[in-house]
Amino acid sequence: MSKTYVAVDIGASSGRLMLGYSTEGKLQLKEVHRFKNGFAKKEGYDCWDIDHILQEIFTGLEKVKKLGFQDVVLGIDTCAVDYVLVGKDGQRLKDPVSYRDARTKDSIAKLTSDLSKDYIYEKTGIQFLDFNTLYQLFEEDKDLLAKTDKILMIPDYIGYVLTGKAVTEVTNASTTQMLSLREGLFDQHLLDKVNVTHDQFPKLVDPGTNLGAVSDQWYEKYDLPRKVNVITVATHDTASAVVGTPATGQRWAYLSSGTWSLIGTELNVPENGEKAFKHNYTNEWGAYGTYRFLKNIMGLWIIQNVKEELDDDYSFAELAELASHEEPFQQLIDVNDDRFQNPANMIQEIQAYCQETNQEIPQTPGEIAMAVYSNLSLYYANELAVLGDILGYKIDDLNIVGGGSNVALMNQLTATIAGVNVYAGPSEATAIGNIIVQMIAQGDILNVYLARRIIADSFPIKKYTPGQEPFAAKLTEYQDFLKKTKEKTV
Ligand code: LRH
Repeated sequence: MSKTYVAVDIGASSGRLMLGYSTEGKLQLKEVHRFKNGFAKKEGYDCWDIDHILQEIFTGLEKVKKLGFQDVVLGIDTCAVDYVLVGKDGQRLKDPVSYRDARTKDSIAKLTSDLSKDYIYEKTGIQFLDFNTLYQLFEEDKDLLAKTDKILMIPDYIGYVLTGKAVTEVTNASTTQMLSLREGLFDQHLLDKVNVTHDQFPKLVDPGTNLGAVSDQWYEKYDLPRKVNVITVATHDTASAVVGTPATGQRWAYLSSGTWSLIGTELNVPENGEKAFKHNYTNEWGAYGTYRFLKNIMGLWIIQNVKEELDDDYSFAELAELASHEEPFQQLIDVNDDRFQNPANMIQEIQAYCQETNQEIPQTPGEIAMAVYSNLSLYYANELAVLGDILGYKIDDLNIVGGGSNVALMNQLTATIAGVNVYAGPSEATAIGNIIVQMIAQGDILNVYLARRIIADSFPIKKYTPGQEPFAAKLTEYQDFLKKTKEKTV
C-alpha cells in the first residue's frame, strides 16, 4: 500500500476530507468527513465562514486519526478568486467576502475605464468575470489594504493557518486576473491599479511544493494524527479536477460539473488571441505547466438553489428522475445570464425569465429541473462548438467529471446535441486530482499521464454516444436564441 493521502476539498456548497491511497495499482478513495459550506451576510457582505471551515477540517483530521491513520500527507483545494487579508500580527483582518457578493457588479466597467480590457486580456489571458480578485481588490477597503501584510488566496490561507507557512500557489493565483502570462509574475500595472504591492503576495509556487508539518499549537487543541505533512497541490479546485480527468486521445475537452460548469480543454501554450477574447475564454494556469482554456457556465448552482427552495424535499437523484418524465427543451434559457448568479429566488427567476421571453412557464419540480438540465446541455453543446471554432478543430470526446457526471439525463442530452462521445466520471475528480499531485510530489506516481491511466482503471466511467435522437436542430435554434437575447441586452 502507498502512503495515505488526505484531500481537503472545499466547494461552494460543501466541503469534504477524502482519504486516498493506492493498492495493487488502483487508486482508492474514501470519504471521511463532509460538511455544508455556504456564505452568509456579515456586516452587509456575503462572507464565507472561514472559522467554521477550519473547525471542520480539524474535525475531519480527528476522524482520520480515529480510523487509525497516524502519518498522512494533506493537500487543500477550494474554489477560486476569493482571498483573506492578514495583518502584521498574522491575524485575519476580516472574513473573506464570497465571489457571489454584489460588491463588484459594476467593477469591470469602472476599472477598465482607464485601463483597457485589451491590455488586461493580452497580459493575463484571463476571462472577464466581475468577481475576479482584481475587481474584488478594487472594491476593497483601502485602509484595510494599507494594513495588510499578506494577501492569501483561501487555500493558501488555510495552509498558512495549519503550518504557519505562507505561499501563493499559481493555479489559483492565475484566477486573480493579475498574473502576467509572459513574465509569470503579478503585473505591476494591475497591482498599482488596485493599490497592492508585490510584497503583499507571498512567493509564487507550483503545485507539488512541500509546505511542511501542521504546527504544534493545533496538537494542543485537537487530537490529530501524529504526522500531517501539507503539500501545496493545484489549490484551485478546477485545476485539481482537470488533473483528475482521465482523458485520452487528442481532441478532448472536459466539463468539470459542480456548482460551476467549467468547460474547456488543456493547452500547453496559452490562447489569448482575438477569438478567445471575443468569446471570453480564459487561460487559467494548470498543474505541470499547462493552461486551462475554458469558459465558466452557471452550472449546478441553479439546480442546487432550486433544490433548496423546494425545502430539500427531493434529492438531486429524485429531481433528475422527475425531470426525465418531462419533454426536454420546452423553454430556451440563457443559463449564463447574470440574473442567475445570486437571485433572491431561483425558481421565481427562471419563471420570470420564461414569462419575459414569452415561453411556457415551468411549474412542477420535474418541469423546472428539466428546464435547467436541458438548457445546461444546450449551453455545453454551444460552448463545445465555440471551443472547436477557436481551436480550429472539432472536439470528439467530452469528459464530464464532478457531481454533474452522475446526471445521466444531462450526459445523454449533451452527447446528442453536441455530437460528441461523453465519458462520465469520476464524480470525485477534484479530490482525486488533489491526491494525484500529492502522490507525484511524494514519488508514488511518476507523472500526470500515468496518473490519468490509473484513474481510468480505478473508477467507473460511463460512455454516452450521440445516437439518433431528433434534437440535432435544437442547437441552431438555441444559438439563434442566444444571439437575439444578447443583442437585446447590449
Ligand atoms: C469552481 C470555481 C471556478 C471559479 C469559481 C469562482 O468551484 O473555482 O473555477 O471560476 O469557482
